[in-house]
Amino acid sequence: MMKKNWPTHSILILAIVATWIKTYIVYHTSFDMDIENTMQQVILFLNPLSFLLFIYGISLFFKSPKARNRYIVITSIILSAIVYANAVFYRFFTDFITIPVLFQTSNFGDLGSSAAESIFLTDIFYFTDVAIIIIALKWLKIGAEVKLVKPAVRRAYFVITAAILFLNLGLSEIERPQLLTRSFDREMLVKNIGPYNYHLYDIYIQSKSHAQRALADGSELVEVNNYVRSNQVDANEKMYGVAKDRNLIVVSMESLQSFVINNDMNGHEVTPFLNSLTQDKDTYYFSNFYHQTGLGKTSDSEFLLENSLYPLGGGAVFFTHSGNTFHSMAESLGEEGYYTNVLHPNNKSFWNRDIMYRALDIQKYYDEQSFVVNEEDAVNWGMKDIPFVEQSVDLMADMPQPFYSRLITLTNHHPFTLDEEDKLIPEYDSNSNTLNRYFQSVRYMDEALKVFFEDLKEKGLYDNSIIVMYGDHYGISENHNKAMEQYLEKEITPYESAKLQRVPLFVHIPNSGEGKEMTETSGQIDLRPTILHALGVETSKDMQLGADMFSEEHEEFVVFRDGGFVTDKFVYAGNACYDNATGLQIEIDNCQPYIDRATQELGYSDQIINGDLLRFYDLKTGNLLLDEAIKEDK
Ligand code: GP9
Ligand code: MN
Repeated sequence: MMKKNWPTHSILILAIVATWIKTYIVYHTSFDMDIENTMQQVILFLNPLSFLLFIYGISLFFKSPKARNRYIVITSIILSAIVYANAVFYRFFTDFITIPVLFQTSNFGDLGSSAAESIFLTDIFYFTDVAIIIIALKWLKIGAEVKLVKPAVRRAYFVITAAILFLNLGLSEIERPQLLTRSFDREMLVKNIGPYNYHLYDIYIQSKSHAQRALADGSELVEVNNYVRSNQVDANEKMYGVAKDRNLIVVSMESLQSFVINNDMNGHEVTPFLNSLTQDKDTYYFSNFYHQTGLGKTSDSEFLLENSLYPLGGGAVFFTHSGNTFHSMAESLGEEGYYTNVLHPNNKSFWNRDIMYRALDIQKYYDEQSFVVNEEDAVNWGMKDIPFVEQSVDLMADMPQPFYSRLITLTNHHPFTLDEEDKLIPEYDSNSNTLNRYFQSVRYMDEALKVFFEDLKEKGLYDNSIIVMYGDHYGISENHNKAMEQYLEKEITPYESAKLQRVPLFVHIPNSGEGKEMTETSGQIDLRPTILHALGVETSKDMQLGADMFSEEHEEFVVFRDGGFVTDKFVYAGNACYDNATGLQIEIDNCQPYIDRATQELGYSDQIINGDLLRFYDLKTGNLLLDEAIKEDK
């Protein structure tokens, strides 16, 4: 057909271009990805390229053109199969394949029967690039010298490949800072680094945790268990079972810090509804309660709540260890007959929730698909809190009771933008627009919580429930210290920064009448035993590192993920020890015993997670399954 002699590497170039363009078309035809701006569009277009240059480029190491071509064809088939598998998976689960999902066989239960129905003849399109390469090989006359490509040429080729990769990563970092260190969303990963790099990244993360798991020695659990048992405290007799058999409603209040509670901003009350709760006879308001999250932010707070273990120091445990055995609060309540669920109007793969919630035995995730999100009901990160709580209560009204429903709010999320009609107070007037908008956006969330309570009452769910609401993590980072100093009218030392990690906690028990402010120093790790005891559920066998905050014996010692801590007397922050009462720096010796304990406690938690040690623990009997551990070791 073509008589002309084509240059030696025509097939290589053709393969790269064909697979690249095909991948880009697949993005638009097979996956439903939100592209918000031109930069994202550019990244999307660019992202398959570096990997394709690399993988097809390996053919340059083959001497014979025949081997080179065979390698290119096989590679194109494998890559097409990967893209196709993701496309089919996406038709079912609106998500990309991740390794743990391949091992959760329950996924494929639904898949098997209807798989045939979701595979179409037109799917042959996914292999267009393979066809193009094969046809080209057959019809084009290509210079076919048997000789190795010059090392200098190869070097230049791979330098360009690396440069494109770095350009891609650089653009993604600008668009989505910390994407690779924190992972947060599979869709975002694919959008930014492309499907091929995403799978490599997934393999890397999963094999890292797999290796740690394989190296784990079940006997490590003996020491951890001793530590847990020796720090265990009894429940408060009066509080144990106060909310027995009631529904449990937990609200994660996005980015809410305690400094706004009972405070005003230029004469405007920021949280009128929550302020009223601090005085309410049915509410225990914890004013010295701290978040303990790391890079996994909201998901870390969920992890603390469900497991009473610390999240990890690097990455989000929701991503890295979703294949582990856990004994979550949802699991305990499920066994007590509760219908356990989470309501959150976001993409279900965000924070890997769809996968992790299965590991946590959460029976149902009402993600964005469960909500009607009209255009006027969305702002910033998506559905606004008010329609979200309204629709959530409607969903809850239809749930079997008792239920354990967890609501995760979203509007008060950085960058804290609102529609005009939702701005109930003016902005603040500092040099930080983030802080200026924060007050407004917190004020909106406060309104949403008020609506939530009203709706619960209206639907008859209120009286028979216990409502726990906590701030998930800080909203204002240390980058805004100048503006915060203006607002708080004091200098922000490391001591003050640590105290700013306080987030509000409300334990609201309708008609209980004994509510008051609780000044006990406590943290998110204490939520689970506190809540379970209030519901009259035993936790004495649980492998948990927190303690019931209502207990007389609860120790005032809150450890942060970075090794800092707060006790009733001391604050350890920025490698310095402070007097908790005065904020003055004191001798490090005062803090030393706690520094060691904080390290030890974080270490035990990490051991449990990295070694997946709960697989060797029988929650029913409290026995350590060391024989099984030994068997696995062999
Ligand atoms: C996302 C929401 C916010 O679903 O929970 O996450 P964050 O960025 O706060 O961790
Ligand atoms: Mn959050």
